[in-house]
Amino acid sequence: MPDPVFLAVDLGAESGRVIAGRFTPPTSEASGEGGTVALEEVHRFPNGPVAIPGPDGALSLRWDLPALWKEIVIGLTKAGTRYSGEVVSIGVDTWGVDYVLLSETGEALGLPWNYRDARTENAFDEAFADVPREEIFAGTGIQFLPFNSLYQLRATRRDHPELLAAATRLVLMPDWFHRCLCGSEAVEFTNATTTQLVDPKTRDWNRDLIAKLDLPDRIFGPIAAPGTELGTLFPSLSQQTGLPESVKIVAPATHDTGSAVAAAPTERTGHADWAYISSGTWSLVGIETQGPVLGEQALAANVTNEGGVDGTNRLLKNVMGLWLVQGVRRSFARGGDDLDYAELTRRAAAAEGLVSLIDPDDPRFLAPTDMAAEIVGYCRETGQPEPEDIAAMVRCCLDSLALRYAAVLETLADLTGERPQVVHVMGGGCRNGLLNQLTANACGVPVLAGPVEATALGNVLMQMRAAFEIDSLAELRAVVRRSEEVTRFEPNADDDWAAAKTRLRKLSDRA
Ligand code: ADP
Ligand code: LRH
Repeated sequence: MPDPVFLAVDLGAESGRVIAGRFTPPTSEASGEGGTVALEEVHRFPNGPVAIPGPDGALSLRWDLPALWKEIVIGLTKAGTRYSGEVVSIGVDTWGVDYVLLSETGEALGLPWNYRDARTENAFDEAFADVPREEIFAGTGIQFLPFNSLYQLRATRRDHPELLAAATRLVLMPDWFHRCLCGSEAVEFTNATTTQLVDPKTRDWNRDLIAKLDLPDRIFGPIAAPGTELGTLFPSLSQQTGLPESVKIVAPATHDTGSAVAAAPTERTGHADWAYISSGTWSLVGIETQGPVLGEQALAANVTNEGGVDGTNRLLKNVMGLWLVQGVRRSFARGGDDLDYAELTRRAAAAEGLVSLIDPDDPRFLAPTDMAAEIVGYCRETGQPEPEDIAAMVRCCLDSLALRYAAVLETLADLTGERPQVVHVMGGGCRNGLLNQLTANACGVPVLAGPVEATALGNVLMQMRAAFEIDSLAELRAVVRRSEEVTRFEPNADDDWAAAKTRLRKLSDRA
């Protein structure tokens, strides 16, 4: 009997993938050896928003649900051919905050907005007029990002009341694909917390806040814990993909960050002396705590408390991440200079370091029309040399990200009194060796890079856990350590780094 296979559908903002995880269970009780998971990429495809004109011609950024679904089916069909009867279950994870409104008959009410759409530009002022900032934080523990579902829903209420009036249910992006796979309309817990509408104490919708924001209570349906079996693959899809009819649909931690952090190869589960950076389009920089960190200082630091598996809490901040490099790459590609990430990193490594710095989290970098021009403008306005080529530009982004990571870890240490001894960098961004070294230098502690596909691995692990007797998060992470290599980067900083930290602080204070 071959070892069982679990399929992770992992949608990132830059690329989507279907990844198979084959679980080799412990050889025998007596041997004391635990199981391992081997990942195999089945299908990968590009992802990104589509700008669609409204009736007035104004562009609105949306996710292309049919195109994403088509790619998922291609991936599942490849898996059907490759693994056939060995597949036990499928789970979907995606980025947070974006949602689909469902009609009474379970149809999608339009294409979901992409979180970078400009509709939430005045989001805070409009929401705080009804519920003070302090009250929202106390009732959710979530950081204030203008694109949280809360503000997106308020924008829908303002611009498209007809959609909210017709909606009977709200599901988040991964829930929508689970609904396509098996008909479930459940909202999975970890991603639900990113809406900024879930109470961190009850771990359920904050219905009082929902009422004060004048959002329709009925659309917030039951929340399912990660690991919940949602249903069985529709027979129509079994026929289409060649996967067996017995395949279950199991919710992983459907928030990609939740899945990635579940797959951190740490031995220190239950302690807050290690940090993680889930590194992709965004860099999620934080620590794992056993409960939410609320209160005035947390509010002032604008930290977030996202729900994780087994009651864990992710205390973190969003850093703009490799979105900056993605944007620079696009800017230069328009001029005919299209370089891959490995080449961009090589060139940046050869460029002089710590020359010009940006505050990565300046809102001007959230959705600029031309990232390279935006960075040049920022450097000019702050009296720094303008990066003159792609190497200097990428180096500026990477130096600035590393310094920002260090600043965030300082903020978290001030809040909790815990200083991380090591930083685990996971996700596609951990393939950037230069950034790993700069991060170790800026943070002053070793960086352990890997796994690259942490999100897909975390997704597979939660499915595996539903099928096998694996008790704890610590045990799941032991499976990761047995299955994946990590690369260590030792800190190696000189005086310039201390000066650069001060320069970045001044730039951030200026915002
Ligand atoms: P997401 O899930 O948000 O789509 P990923 O976790 O796939 O993002 O990470 C993608 C990012 O990883 C890219 O934007 C790029 O910056 C970085 N990356 C991927 N491959 C490499 C590489 N070979 N060298 C350096 N960086 C890389
Ligand atoms: C990372 C992520 C992050 C959210 C953002 C919208 O992919 O899920 O945690 O803040 O996307």
